Amino acid sequence: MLRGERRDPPPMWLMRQAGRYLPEYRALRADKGGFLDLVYDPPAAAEVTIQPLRRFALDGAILFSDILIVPYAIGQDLWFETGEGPRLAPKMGEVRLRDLKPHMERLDPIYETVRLVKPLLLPETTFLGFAGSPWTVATYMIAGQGSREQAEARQLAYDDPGKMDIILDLIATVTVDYLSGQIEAGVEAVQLFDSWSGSLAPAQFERFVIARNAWIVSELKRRHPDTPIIGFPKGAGGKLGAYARETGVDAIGLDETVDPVWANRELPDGLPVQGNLDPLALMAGGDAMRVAALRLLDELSTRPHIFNLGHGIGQHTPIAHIEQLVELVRGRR
Ligand code: 1CP
Repeated sequence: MLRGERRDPPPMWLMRQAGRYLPEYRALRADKGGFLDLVYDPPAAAEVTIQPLRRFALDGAILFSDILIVPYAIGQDLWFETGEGPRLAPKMGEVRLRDLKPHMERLDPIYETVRLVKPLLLPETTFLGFAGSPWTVATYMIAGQGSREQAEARQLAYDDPGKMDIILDLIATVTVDYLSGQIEAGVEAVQLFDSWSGSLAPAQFERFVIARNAWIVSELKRRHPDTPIIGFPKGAGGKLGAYARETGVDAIGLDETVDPVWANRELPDGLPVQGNLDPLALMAGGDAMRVAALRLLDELSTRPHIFNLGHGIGQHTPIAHIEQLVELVRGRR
């Protein structure tokens, strides 16, 4: 499918399919102590990876880890504040890169998770690895946490463009090694999450999003020519066409704000697209979800389509709605 053929019904998986909306996830996380304890316990992380597949007939499993493991390997401290989210220190605006001490061994347990998951999956289930794209990861490294409009990172890009380039290049280099490691351990496709690509001015989008993702794609293709790469430039809007043409990704993720009919016209013929049911339609369930899902299936019925959400599953999404969605998508012929 990621190689360009169409399937009816389309294959499906759901972003953030492993996570907080599942009681078995919350129980295991409480038992292990916290999110990072879970990620750094490969048998537990493997269990979390397959939890959604025990409940739902999904076609893809996504490795349970986080995009912020890369800054942690680069040498920032990483922790999660309960009820708030990730924290990274020191902030990149306040140190020189050479002051950080790299810990590449912090990536190793993630590869171990991949090796543990692999034999647990059915042969027809696609095992996806992932990483954050350089710009998105940089926004966290610079602000030290999630931020509104990524203001601190965008400011640094203007105040010290040389430093910004060095940060982005370093993340890109580590990301290629990290994704190669995941592939060598057993994932069959990888997704690049550029969750904050939507906050950039066009010239910066070109350099920070397109150029860096293109570099990662070409390096990965050199090492692993047969592994499909899904690019997900969330919020890219009108810049999606350029992203699709210039990065070399094998498939493109659409967020829920993108009109599939427009995307179908703008994107290169035959390029597989992934997406883009509004996670809030899934949360709402019922007719709202049915209508939206059927329309999406229809609108993308002429090109290779991987059914997914436009962004991650909301924490308060009822499990019954996911069951109904899977039945709806899989039952359609
Ligand atoms: O238990 C918890 O409280 C932790 C919640 C959680 C989970 C389940 C975090 C913290 N990360 C994850 C796993 C995760 N993160 C996965 C694998 C599981 C799956 O998809 O099923 C993936 C692919 C990610 C990717 C990720 N992490 C992104 C990109 C996708 C997106 O949502 O835009 C981003 C931006 C992050 C950073 C991050 N990690 C966690 C949180 C709460 C955040 C967002 C922080 C913020 O911006 O405030």
